[in-house]
Amino acid sequence: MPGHVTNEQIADYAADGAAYLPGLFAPWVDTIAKGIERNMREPGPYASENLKPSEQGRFFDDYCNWERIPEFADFIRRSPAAEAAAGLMRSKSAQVFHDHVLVKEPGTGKATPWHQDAPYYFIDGEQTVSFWIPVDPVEEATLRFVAGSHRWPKFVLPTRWLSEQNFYPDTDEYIPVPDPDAEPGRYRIIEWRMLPGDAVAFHYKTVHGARGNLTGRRRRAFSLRWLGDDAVYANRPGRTSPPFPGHGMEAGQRLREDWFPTMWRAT
Ligand SMILES: O=C(O)CCC(=O)C(=O)O
Repeated sequence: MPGHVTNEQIADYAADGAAYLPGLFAPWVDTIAKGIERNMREPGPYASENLKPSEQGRFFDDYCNWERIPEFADFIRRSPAAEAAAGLMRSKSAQVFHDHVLVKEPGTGKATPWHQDAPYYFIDGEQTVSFWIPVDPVEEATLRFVAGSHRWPKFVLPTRWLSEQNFYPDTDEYIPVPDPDAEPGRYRIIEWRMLPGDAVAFHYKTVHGARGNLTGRRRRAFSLRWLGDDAVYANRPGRTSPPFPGHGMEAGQRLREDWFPTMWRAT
């Protein structure tokens, strides 16, 4: 059985679609923080600023850069992340999907909208996990989850974070985006105050969001997405996010190893 996660964390992950992994990446905080700084200094083609001109602060995100950012490549290859991901997914392997940097500078009021990642991704399968790893202490601005939403029968409507437009045309296919803060008691929300190097692990179908960062401290986070044994390519009704142009994969295929390498395999 893969190491680095406890049976209790694996059970929480299966039941709630999210689990807290305190201290798992503490030795890697400086490496990740250097990678985030490099990513912000040298943004990639997908880098986004997620605020309207009238909004205060800065909410930067970028993804799919790990192969050109040595700190991220080192983390992905040598940290316990791949093995811990396999353990949580109850998978015999862990294949890297993509990295994602999300930075809310001090005084950024903008909330990260409630959403699932799965509808934006070209992935089918139940063995999926993302790690969200802050490199600053987070309290109010932590990531929040709707417990059990990874078992909902339909996807939640995917929307664009800045324009709030629908991502795909056929909105009837989806559950409307929930607003748990407007309906207290309807959903069970789970969230943790976190220290640098802690992680939360969550399923691609778990509904999640975050408040703004109204503190005087940065809120820098690194998300890393993994695929397990049953994950395959799926067609979506439009461009996915991330898009990975020219990937050449077809529905039902395993993701190509030259772009999405397996980083851990049970021996
Ligand atoms: O950092 C945030 O505010 C959102 C993170 C997120 O949605 C993710 O990592 O999937």
